[in-house]
Order: sequence, then C-alpha cells, then structure tokens
Amino acid sequence: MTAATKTRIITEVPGPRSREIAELKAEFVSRSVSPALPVYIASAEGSVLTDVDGNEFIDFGSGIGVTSLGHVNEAAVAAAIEQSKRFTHTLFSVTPYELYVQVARRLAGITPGNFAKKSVLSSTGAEAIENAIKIARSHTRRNGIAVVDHAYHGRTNLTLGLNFKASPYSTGAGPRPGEIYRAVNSYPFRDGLSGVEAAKRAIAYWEKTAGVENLACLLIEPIQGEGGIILPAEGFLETLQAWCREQGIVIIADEIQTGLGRTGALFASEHFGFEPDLVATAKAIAAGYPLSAVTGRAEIMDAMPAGGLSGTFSGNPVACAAAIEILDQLEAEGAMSRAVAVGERIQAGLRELQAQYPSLIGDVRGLGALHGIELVNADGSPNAAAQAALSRAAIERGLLLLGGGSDGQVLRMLPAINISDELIDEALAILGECLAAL
Ligand code: PLZ
Repeated sequence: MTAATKTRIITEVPGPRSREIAELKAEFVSRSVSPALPVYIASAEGSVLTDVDGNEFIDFGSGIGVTSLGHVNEAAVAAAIEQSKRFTHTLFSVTPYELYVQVARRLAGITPGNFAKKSVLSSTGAEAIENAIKIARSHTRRNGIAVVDHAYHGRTNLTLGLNFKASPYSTGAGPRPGEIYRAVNSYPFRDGLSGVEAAKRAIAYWEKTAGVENLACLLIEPIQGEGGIILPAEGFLETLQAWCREQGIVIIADEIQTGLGRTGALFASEHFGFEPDLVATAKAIAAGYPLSAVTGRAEIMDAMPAGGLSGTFSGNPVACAAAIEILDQLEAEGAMSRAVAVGERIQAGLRELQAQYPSLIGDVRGLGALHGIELVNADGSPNAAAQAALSRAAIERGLLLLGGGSDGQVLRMLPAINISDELIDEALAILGECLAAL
C-alpha cells in the first residue's frame, strides 16, 4: 500500500455503508439508472469527495465537468443561499427577474464572436440542444440536422437521435427522430486524415444524403467529451465553418462539456478559430445548480415567436445567482492560465506514463482540464477492459476517473480547473500504480 492509499481509503471500496445504500438502490431506483462507481458520496470540498464510509477520492470527474471551480464553491453557494431567501421561483415567462437577464448579458460578453447576441436559459444540457435546434430550424425554415459520429448530445427524444451510440441510450426507447444526418468525424488518432480532408469527406456525405438546401444546422462538440476527448485535426472545424456560412447552415457548438473554462479557454471553440452562430452551455455554468443556455446571433435567437421558448424551471433564479458568481470567477485574472497550467501538468504526467506503457496507452490528448488516454490492445484496437480495470483500481486507491469513448476505451479526466498541483501529482501517482498493477 502506498501513502496515498493509506491516507484516503479506510475501508474496502465500496465500504459497508455504501453497500447498504446500494442494496436500497437496487430495490427502489430504476435499474436503468446505473452509477459508474460503487461509492455513495456524503460530502465534498474543492477537489476531494468523501463517501459515506469516510473514504476520500480525488475527483478527476467533477460530476462530468460540472463543479469546475471546485465542490461547494463558496461564493456561488453563498449567492445561491442568499437568493433562496429572497425567492426560489417565480417563472421568468410569468413574472420575470433581473438575474436571468444578467446571466444572458454575461453570456453574450464571453461567447465566441463579436456580434450582437441573445440567450435563452433552460435547465439541462439536452434542453439547450433541443432549443438550439428549434431556433435553427425556425430561422432557416429547413429541417435537416448535420451531426458527426462519436457525438453525445443528451437523453431526450430528439437528442437520442443525435447521439452516436444507440446502446444504452436508445435501447427499447422507440423510434428515433428523422432528418438527422451523421457523417464521420475527424479522429486524428484513428483516421490519419488532415482536418481539411476529414471535413471534405463529411461535407460530401451531407451534400449527398441531406442536400444542403435541407440542412438547418450543423451541431458539433468542438472537442468530443463522451466520445473520448476527441480533438479534431487542425482545419476541420474551420473548413466546416466556411461551408456552413456559404450554404446558410446555422452552426451550433455544443460546449456543454467543453465550455466555461474547461479547456483553458472560456470556450473550446476559441482554440480552433471556430465561431459558431449558437453555443449551448450547461454543466459548469452554475456550480452544480441546474442551468443551461443557448447563446448566439441575436437575429437567429429571435426566430421563434414570442412564447415559443421557456419552461417552468428555465433560468431558475437560485441557479442564476450561482452562475453570476461562477462567471465572475471564470473571468477573473488568472483563472484560465491556471486551467492551462493544470492541463500542462496532467499532460506531462500522462505522457510519462505513455512512455512507460506504450503498447497500452495508444494516445494522450486534451487541452486544459480536459484530458483522455486511449487504451489499446496489442493490435491497436480499442481496449475497454483496460479502461474498466483502471477505473476500478483507481477508485480503490482514492482516485475518481471517468470512462469514455464509443467503445469504452478512453479514460477521461476532468478535474476542477483550479485543482492544486499536489492533488494532480497524487492522482498521477495513483494512476501509475494502477497501470503497474494491471
Ligand atoms: N452535450 C457534450 O457532455 C452531458 C452525460 C451524463 P445534460 N454529458 C454527461 C449522462 O450519462 O447522462 C452532455 C454533454 C454534451 C449534451 C449533454 C447533455 O447534458 O445536462 O445531461 O442533459
């Protein structure tokens, strides 16, 4: 046992109390909701989770990129509590409040593109994607949606059709929606194509199968998250962008996982010179309070009629209060440079591990606090078993990692963007031990 193991883990994992709750879970919670990790969390602070048995875990998941500025972010939680005492709900589309407007104003200021922007707020990422598509269709009076493989956009009925993977998301859930055209993405590690080549391949496919005059929008994650931290080859997004502009196709960037500082820039699009017409955000925007948004060109955002967008909980005031605090922290001096430094430290550590295990770690990739390693078999094929074994070994040693990749072959790392060097080093040491044990 290493020092890390001794100090953080004090029972078997899962411990007795987690196992007790898991039994209740099996009895009362749908089997279809299936936690990736076996421990139940009692509290969290900064970048460390504590489970109901007193075990601690360095959090390299952040609830899939939500608690990007640390768990129980003090200022955001304080703002939410203060707002909760004033009012918790009125429904913006009945009796509006300023916080909603201020969040929209702030998003207009930070999203890519120097043009007039407006927003619509909602609660979840999938809802933001649904809204963005409604807006794009309404604006263009076209129906087709262009997406790429390995994409993930949510769990609602429309977004199920946008996801690459049928299982488990769509299994048994009935027919998926039409007018969705899925082309092959740029995947440098697997396809060896330049960004321009990959973009031309996708464009040719969409032109044939959808017909440009039928395409309302291109929906794309600038870096794919669930798909396995896939960074497109240079030139891919720019080439798609030029084509969309030429053809009047609305570009929707899904920055739900990559946005709001995750990659060391406020939006991942910025790394690629990508300037979407609409940007979907959610996850990290409000410290864990549910809030999402579509922000984009004012003339496009106004396409639906008055009353066409909203929902009971859309732009909840408590979540908006937390969001203002989070946006302040993201825009504060040094926040993005810390995220960049976090990424450099993680990537350097991962590259060292890759040098030690070159036949297992096929690829190391990422930007800022968004990294992945692609695990391969001897023949280069995806190695999901290694990912599962490493995730399991890591949690037993006090490190929470996420799986990813369409074949389950990618180990994903999304720590807080302000995590300390000490915790990064400890996490990398634990990962090293797990690799040695494999
Ligand atoms: N778009 C790029 O990453 C959510 C999924 C968790 P919601 N990813 C985590 C799970 O197993 O359901 C996500 C995303 C991207 C859209 C979404 C959807 O966001 O807030 O989960 O609806």
